[in-house]
Amino acid sequence: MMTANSDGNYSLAKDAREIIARAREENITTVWDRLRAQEPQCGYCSLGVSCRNCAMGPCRIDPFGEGPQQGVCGADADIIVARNLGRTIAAGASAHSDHGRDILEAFHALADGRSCGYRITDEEKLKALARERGIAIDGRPLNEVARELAQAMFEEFGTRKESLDFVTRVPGKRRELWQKLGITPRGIDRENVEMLHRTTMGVDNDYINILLHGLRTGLADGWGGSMIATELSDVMFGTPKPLLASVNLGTLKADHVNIALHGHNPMLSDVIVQAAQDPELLNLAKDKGAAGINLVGLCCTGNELLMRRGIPMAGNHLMQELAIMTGALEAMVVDYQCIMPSVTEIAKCFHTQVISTFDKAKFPGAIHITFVPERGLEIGKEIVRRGVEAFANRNPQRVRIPAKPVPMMAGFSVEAILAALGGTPAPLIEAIKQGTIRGAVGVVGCNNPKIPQDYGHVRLTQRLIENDILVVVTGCAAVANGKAGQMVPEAANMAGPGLRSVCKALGIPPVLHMGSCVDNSRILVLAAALANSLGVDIDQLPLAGAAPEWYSEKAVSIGAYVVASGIYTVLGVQPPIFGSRKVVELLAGGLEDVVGAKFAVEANPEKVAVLIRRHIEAKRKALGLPHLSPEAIRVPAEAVLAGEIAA
Ligand code: SF4
Ligand code: MSK
Repeated sequence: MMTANSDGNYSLAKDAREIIARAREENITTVWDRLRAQEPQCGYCSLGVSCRNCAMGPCRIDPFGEGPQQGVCGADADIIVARNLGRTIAAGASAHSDHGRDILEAFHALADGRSCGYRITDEEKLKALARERGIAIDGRPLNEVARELAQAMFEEFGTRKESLDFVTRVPGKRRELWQKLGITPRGIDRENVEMLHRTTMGVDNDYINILLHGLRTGLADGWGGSMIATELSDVMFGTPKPLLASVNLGTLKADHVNIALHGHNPMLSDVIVQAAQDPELLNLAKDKGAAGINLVGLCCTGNELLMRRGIPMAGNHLMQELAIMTGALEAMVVDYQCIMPSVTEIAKCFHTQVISTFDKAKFPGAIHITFVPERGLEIGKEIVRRGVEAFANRNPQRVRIPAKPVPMMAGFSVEAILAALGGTPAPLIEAIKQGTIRGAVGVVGCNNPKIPQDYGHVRLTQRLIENDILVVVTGCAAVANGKAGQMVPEAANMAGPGLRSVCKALGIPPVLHMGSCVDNSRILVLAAALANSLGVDIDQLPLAGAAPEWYSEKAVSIGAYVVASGIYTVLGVQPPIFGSRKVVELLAGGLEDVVGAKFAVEANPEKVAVLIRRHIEAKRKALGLPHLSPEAIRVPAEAVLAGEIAA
């Protein structure tokens, strides 16, 4: 298998490799160097058996059974691993949900007439969300409906409820199952706080009980915080529709002011898009000698802008340092999440200004401009002005823009997918029934320098689509597939005959961009819609999930809610749980008997494709659909011959 961290093997992408070479030439330290400097990484932490939850510790369990098998308090490996995992889920769920709350506050400000630069863009979605909650809409002004909806959504965070409102979207059988297991998510903040409580010393010492609450905490993210973020972003900024844009560092323009928007929250970046069209700022850019202002995205803020505004995407997670090293970036505007602290250090080697914008996410070395929705557009203009003024400091001799941009289609919200299908999921269900499409897989998540950048995403996706499996992507996985040219309608030619025929008939790529990390909630909605149309539970569908290159705590929360929703999920990077045999056996085995789905861990995308294809065919068999036997699904000979997998 292609291994990480051998020289020249850091990334699949040409643009990344060229700038990494520059970093070598100029002695600039990157994420890959820092990983190497950390190796060997702590074995106890890698196995999840170290604990610092109280001042009697820190403690660690000897994985070889020769040293201590209990912490000072008496916690064994099972308790410690489960507690650590539970806290990781809570951190990830909190990140998504706090993002959701920020969007909700901006929406509330909009409803109150207190915001600047925002409007209700998708009235139909607003009304549909209101209707879903029994909020009257007839004859009422939209802002009044919006205010009532905002109040109802605030209730989702803290107030004690039996169940979150969006749970009504879940198939009945699954709701009953969650009820029986006691994992129906009640309040978003509540589940997170309860997880921190349970995992403090002397509370929940039953690893199964902790892990069940981990699922509940994840569900409060997927069907709560993330779903609120997605739905309200659609209301304010528009529900995505398919559009053609471009991706990679080639989206930077040598003769323009280049401003990168990085992070996750669209509420600032959306007004920056408006600000960058301001005639006064465009004139200022011309006065400074630039041909115009070029906005590009990074990570999920980039995905939000890409799918709604067609703003080009400079790259995914591991491109953030490299974007600065092109020497062509005037400003990197950051909101929060996935922004490496190293960017300010690297920016010192160039003329790039890093501008932080949220008071909860400050970066020493950055210029901080506090963003508030009440002054959104005004602040957006101030930020763009700084970027324009920095153009004068650019050294043209230092500009190195590698590669040409690659076209990429984005904007496949659930609404857009259903519209492409003629308004109902029926044609997709029919194609699955007939076997034209074998099933569907969500390939999601980050980059991680432990895996050659994009390799896990791209190779897995190739193997799935060539075997007639529709792939939906979000987050950095989406960007990886875009860079690889797999997200244009012409990429249908890379798919197997069944999927190819469907894509060609609809004019869509075989890999559909469904959005940012919080938009994994769209995948939940689509899965629920398919299950509801068929009258089955989600776990009966030929679906799977994969996070081939995950790094973030948020990805662990996503994994928890995807599995708890009934979807088999394969992780490409080993989570720190292998210090407890019982925890591993539960998550990768017994959980299937509990929620109808489980995790697997496999780094090699060739093997992941085999695991997923066998899973999908098994689900097809159980539904009485035409299916292949497990023996018929093997690692392709060329992958074995290429030495990418042990024979
Ligand atoms: Fe050690 Fe227990 Fe304290 Fe953890 S909670 S640090 S295992 S004493
Ligand atoms: S940006 S969470 S690195 S997908 Fe959403 Fe990418 Fe993972 Fe951040």
